[in-house]
Amino acid sequence: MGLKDVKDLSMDTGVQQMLAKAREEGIDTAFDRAAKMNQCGFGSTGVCCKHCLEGPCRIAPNGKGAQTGVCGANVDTIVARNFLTTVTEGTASHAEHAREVAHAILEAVEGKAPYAIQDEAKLKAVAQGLGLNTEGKNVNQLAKEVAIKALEDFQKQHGTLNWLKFRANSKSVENWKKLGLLPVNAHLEITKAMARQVMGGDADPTNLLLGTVTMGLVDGYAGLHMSTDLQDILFGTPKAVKAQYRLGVIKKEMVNISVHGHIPLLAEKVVEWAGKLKDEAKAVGAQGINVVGVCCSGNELLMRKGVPVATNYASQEMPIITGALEAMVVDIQCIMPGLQTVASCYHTEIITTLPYVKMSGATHVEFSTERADEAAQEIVRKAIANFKKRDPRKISIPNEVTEAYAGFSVEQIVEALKAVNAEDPLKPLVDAIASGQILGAVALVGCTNPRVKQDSSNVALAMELIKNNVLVVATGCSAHSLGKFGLLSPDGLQYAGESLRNILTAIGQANGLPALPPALHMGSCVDNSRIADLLNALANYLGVGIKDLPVAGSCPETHHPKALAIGTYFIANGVDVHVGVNPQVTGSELVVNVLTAEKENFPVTTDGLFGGKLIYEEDPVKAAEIILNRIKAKRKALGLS
Ligand code: BF8
Ligand code: SF4
Repeated sequence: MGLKDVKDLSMDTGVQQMLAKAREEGIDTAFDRAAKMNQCGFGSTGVCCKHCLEGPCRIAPNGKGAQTGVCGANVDTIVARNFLTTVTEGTASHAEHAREVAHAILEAVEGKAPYAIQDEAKLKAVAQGLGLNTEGKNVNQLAKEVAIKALEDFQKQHGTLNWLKFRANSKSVENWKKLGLLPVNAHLEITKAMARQVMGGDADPTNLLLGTVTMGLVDGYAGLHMSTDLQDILFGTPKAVKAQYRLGVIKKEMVNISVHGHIPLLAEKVVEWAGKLKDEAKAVGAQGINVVGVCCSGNELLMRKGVPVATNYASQEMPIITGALEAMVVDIQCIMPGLQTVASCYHTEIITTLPYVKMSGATHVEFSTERADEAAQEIVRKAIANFKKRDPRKISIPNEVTEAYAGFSVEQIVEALKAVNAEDPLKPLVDAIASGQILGAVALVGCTNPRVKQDSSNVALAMELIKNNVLVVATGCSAHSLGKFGLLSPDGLQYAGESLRNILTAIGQANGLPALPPALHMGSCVDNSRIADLLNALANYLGVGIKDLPVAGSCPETHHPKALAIGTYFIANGVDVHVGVNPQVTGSELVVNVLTAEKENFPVTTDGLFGGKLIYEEDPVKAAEIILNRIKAKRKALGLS
């Protein structure tokens, strides 16, 4: 099969340029690998089971051939079980992220790790939210108690998650309690989910799908919320910040280091030491050290420090192909094993840092919170040493950069709204929604996927929504897509409907800006918690449930199990969630109906149980139409026109 034109692989012209360069240099990238991969029809529809050695078993389509596995499991059981496996993987990733940060805080306050609490106001707010008495306690005492509360969410044997009690919407909690879905502790629930999906475990497809909802709650509270809250305490709550996007942020005359992965414990230290060691970079002939972000580590640094973002998931190999990247330092999640193969054609050093995330051929510099400074110094010095190893014939850096605003934490949004109404900051937003000036809000979240033309669905969907006066908030690699194409900048308002443009201009001007951008960047994937907090605040303000709000979530270019775990969390709260890539459940009519049918059309649906459903639509314009119709139906149910 011939290779696709690079213009059909990514909207980003810098990425196109690098893809062409890679092909000239004989290098395989994820986009070309995706085109060469024949997808298996059984796997694509979720009907292949390899949960035991009697299999693998696969169910033949259209009733022709085997209709059960050797053990007798039917297609519904197999598909539901596979879906639970995927959601469990996503949840485990986020829970591990949160636990690492909790542990880091504990070590920091005990003087064992070189970090200091940056945000005392957030610490106090979180402590109070967790029901701790804050009186007369110093910062370290209080932070220690918060970290212990966090670690309890991985240990307790009774009750439910501390973070769920703290952050969840009370109406949602009542519903989960009634359905018996409340998680006890993250590790217990992840283990239980593994135990129920093993051969001879849970065989009831609907019950298995309810199991995914409990996983979604673990993901939400012991993953997303806990990570965001603790990271804000440790590194500061984001405030509006201006920064740059695209491969042009890589600078020829600098030592370039890209940080890639998710947990900011490492990335923050790399930035710190890049600043401290710039004279050493000058000594090798560079002008300084330039740290650029990739994926969610990029988001974390962008949100808190305005560090520029080179690119998002599907094009993570491209910074290497510029020939000017001295090191790519990675921690965990969304790190393509193919990076090392690409790097071996250049002078770039791939540096892995976690003992359980290594890559053969890559350099490993062990990172632990205790030796965070030593590890970060070693990494930065390796990058400096690589500067002289560049091959000048291989250097070609795309020159485009796009300006964007980020840093829209809930705290920052409320602050901005206070400039309009100091006493009642949510009122202007609620009034605009009630009057129809803002039709609703959609969170554009998640990934890019080398199977989909990069950024195209994320951008097209956002454009459709803002044109229809829907406020867009964004996280993850989806936010990168919007950033690259100007939708995180006030200039993007030219694409917005008139009433949305007016309100965002008014709020922006009240804050001394020309306008707010049409899409507000709220952070990394764990920061989807911020979106949930905003929804909870709006629901409480209006005295309704989150399920009643005219809002939705969308992940147009899904690739990772984490995205499905996050989606499940939002569906559990009654928010519709769109995915633009096949979620691999279509082999079971029952599973498809439970997840995607409207409550009138099937006996048991997530729509009926929670008020939110899954929408699977690959065409972004059609997806926008479906989302808009659901938003309009929710407005109608609230008595809004
Ligand atoms: O946690 S958006 S591609 S980098 S999974 Fe991965 Fe998807 Fe990017 Fe961040 Ni989220
Ligand atoms: Fe086959 Fe059942 Fe084993 Fe799955 S669990 S591989 S369906 S025998």
